[in-house]
Amino acid sequence: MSGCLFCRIIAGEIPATIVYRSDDVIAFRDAHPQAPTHILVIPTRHIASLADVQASDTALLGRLITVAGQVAQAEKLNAGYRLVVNTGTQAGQSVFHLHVHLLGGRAMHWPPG
Ligand code: DGP
Repeated sequence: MSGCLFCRIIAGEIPATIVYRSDDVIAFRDAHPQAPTHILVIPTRHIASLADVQASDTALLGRLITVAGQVAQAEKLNAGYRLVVNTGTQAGQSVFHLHVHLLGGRAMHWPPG
């Protein structure tokens, strides 16, 4: 989708450190990391947020979580990691292209802020 930051990363128009790429999913390092390892896992098809997901996207959502786990393993996050999907402005979503945050490399607190 033109004007979408993450679609422009997928298209190679904006540089990013890509750690995983397939036809349906890519993963790249967050530009403003909140943990020693902070990677975004996103669908290559534009979906604005989890609130816009359809029943037909079930397999794609599974792929996002599966890839996040594979990337966590590749990043050697053996002590643990956290997946976060900010959905909507009140939850802090700032980029409206569905993404899973993969955070690791430090102790996480609960409840999150
Ligand atoms: P959220 O706030 O949940 O919508 O997360 C959006 C994330 O996107 C945030 O952690 C910062 C990251 N981000 C914003 N702009 C860029 C960019 O141009 N490149 C990369 N790699 N990450 C970005």
